[in-house]
Amino acid sequence: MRYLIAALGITALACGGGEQAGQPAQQAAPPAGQPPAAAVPAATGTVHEVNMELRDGKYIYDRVQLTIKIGDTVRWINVSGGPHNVAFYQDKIPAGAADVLNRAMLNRLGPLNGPLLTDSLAVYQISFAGAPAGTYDYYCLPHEALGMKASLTVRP
Ligand SMILES: [Cu+2]
Repeated sequence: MRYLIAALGITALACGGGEQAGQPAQQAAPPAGQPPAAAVPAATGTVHEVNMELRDGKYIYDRVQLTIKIGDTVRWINVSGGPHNVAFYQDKIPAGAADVLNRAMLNRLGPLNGPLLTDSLAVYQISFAGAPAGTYDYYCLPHEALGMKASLTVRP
C-alpha cells in the first residue's frame, strides 16, 4: 500500500511538472473518489480512550474492561508513570486476531507488542476493523509484573 501511494505521488508530480501551457495533460490520473482496489475492512469511526496512569502508587489502564464493536478504534493515552505500551497476550486473543493486530499496530517492538510511549500525553491507537470478535487480554511491557493489565471485548 505504501508503494502504491508513493507511486501515485510520483505520477502526480510528473504530470504536474511536465504539463506545458496550452497542452492537455497526457496521463489520465486515477478517477477521483474511487475506492482503493484492496478490500479494506469497514471502520465504524468510533474511538474509545484508555488512559495509562500511575495512580495511588499503581500502574493502571483506567478501563480494565472495555467492550467495543468490530471496526472501532481504541486510543491509549500516556497520562502518567510512563513509559507504557500495549502488548497482547498471544494465547489470550481470538483465533485469527494476531494477523489483524500485527497489521493494525504501527511501530511495533515485536509481534503484538506496541511501541513504548514516553512523551506525556502521547497516544497509540489500534483499529479493530476486520478483527475477530472475542476477548483480547493485554498488558504493559514495563509494568506487567506490577499488574498493569486489561481486557478488551470485541463484539460483532
Ligand atoms: Cu505501564
